[in-house]
Amino acid sequence: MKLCVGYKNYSSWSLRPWIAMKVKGIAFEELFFPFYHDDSLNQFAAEHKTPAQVPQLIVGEQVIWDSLAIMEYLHETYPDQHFWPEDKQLRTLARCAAAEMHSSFQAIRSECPMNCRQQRRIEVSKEVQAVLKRLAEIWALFEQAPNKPAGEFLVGEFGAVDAMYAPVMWRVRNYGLNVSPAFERWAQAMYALPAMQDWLAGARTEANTYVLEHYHMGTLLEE
Ligand SMILES: N[C@@H](CCC(=O)N[C@@H](CS)C(=O)NCC(=O)O)C(=O)O
Repeated sequence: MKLCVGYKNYSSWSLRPWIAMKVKGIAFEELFFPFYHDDSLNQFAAEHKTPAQVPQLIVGEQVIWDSLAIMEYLHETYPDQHFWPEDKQLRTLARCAAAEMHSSFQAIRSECPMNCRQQRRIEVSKEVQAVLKRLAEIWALFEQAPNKPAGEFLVGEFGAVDAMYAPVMWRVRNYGLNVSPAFERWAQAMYALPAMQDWLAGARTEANTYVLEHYHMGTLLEE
């Protein structure tokens, strides 16, 4: 199995299945596509009739594109890994939150692009404020969810919904934003994952080769 990913520092969509598979101990080979620096992703997409976007998961002859479709494939293929929780009500909530992450939150995406290796500060717009308020609301929904097992992640044990929100941990942390105490506890658990530290190490090693200035919003505090 091969996972097509982009830059570790910037590619928020790549991070989602990558961290999900790493945390669950699913072995895969990584294929790197530096899509702002060469044409390899366009060539791959033309060959496989897929969008010129990462992530994509190659399983034998089949290529699965889009982060959410990859999560569903992993859930079906590795049922013992609990990518989605067993309780139906909690699973539905997790799927709603993952779908919302997939389709919304435009303001924080564009104004606070993922940039794992730098602490930066921006002027927080009212649109980003609204996103932060919505995140706090989502975290409260999970906190109050009936049948939520104990654990530091959204549905107790780490799962697909945590992976879908993984980049928001970097955005909130690295732009010094505030969501809620429940979000902060989750963010610390996400940051402490050995797999997340491996991702960060990868992002740091790219610093000399791949710098995308248009992802560097606001003022640099610390690298
Ligand atoms: N809906 C897609 C979004 C994927 C996406 O936008 N990926 C970005 C990288 S984070 C990309 O491949 N961009 C290619 C480009 O801009 O040329 C998913 O969930 O996987």
